[in-house]
Amino acid sequence: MKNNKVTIVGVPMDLGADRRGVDMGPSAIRYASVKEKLTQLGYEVSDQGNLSVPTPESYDVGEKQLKYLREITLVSDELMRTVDAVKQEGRFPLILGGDHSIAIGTIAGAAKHHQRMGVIWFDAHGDLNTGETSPSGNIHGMPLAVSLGLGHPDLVDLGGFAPKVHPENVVIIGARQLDEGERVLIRERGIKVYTMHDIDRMGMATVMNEALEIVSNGTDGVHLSLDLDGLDPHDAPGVGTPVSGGVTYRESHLAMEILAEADILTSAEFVEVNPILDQSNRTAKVAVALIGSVFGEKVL
Ligand code: 6HN
Ligand code: MN
Ligand code: MN
Ligand code: MN
Repeated sequence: MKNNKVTIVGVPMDLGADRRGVDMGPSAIRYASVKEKLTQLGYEVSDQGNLSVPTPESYDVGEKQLKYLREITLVSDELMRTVDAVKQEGRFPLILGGDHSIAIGTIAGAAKHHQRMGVIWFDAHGDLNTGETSPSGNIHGMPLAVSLGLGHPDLVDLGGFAPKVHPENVVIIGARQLDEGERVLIRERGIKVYTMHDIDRMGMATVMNEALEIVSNGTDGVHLSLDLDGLDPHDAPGVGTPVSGGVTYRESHLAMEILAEADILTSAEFVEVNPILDQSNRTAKVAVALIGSVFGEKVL
């Protein structure tokens, strides 16, 4: 990767999801030796530790359709400032989740540094719900909509600007479970989605080549938001919302390797690792292996 300086920030967030345990994701990924991996690859790595995140038990869940909105807004604001500062220092932000609601803050902070930023959303889900369309009220199902300017104003207007990204520069890869409101939004906004069906038919290499074109066309930065549930649960069982029929271990590595070759990423986050639901920290190890590939690790 062009930028040789990486700053790791953990966000032990689980207010955006129903199942507890993703708050341990950053620890699990660190335990799987993420810093060592990046150092071996020649990066200068600084680990800033974790942001502080309120414990759900200490707070009222609030509005049923936007659970823990207040607390999530505060953490998102803090994360936005942190990512902003890391980029200001000319370093590459590598954010470890935590549930996917953290993308609201990561993207807000990163987008401040670009005229136009592309986003690769690797996920079984679209994360395109709003308080109106959400079947769960969980904010981890909403961050991509928020980044596109749709949803509660406290989240959408974070940092005093909206939208953070434009639909023509966003691609979703690995989708296999979308809610009705998300389907409507995808059609209305013309968001490019590579479903598992598309990946099966076209192959991951072709999908990635097309995706690269979309996220880099007219942009001056690209963010990778990788939800481990994009992978098949056989390969990444430790996630809060597993969905069968996902991207394989090798396909996901190929996707990361193609991204490394293109060398277009300007920030990245790895989210939804839930060690409680895991076997021998397998999912965090997969996350670190993928981080290795996207930062340029090769067999030969
Ligand atoms: N994630 N679409 C479902 C919801 O509740 O909105 C699931 C969301 C999952 C979110 O995995 O990041
Ligand atoms: Mn929870
Ligand atoms: Mn997600
Ligand atoms: Mn997901």
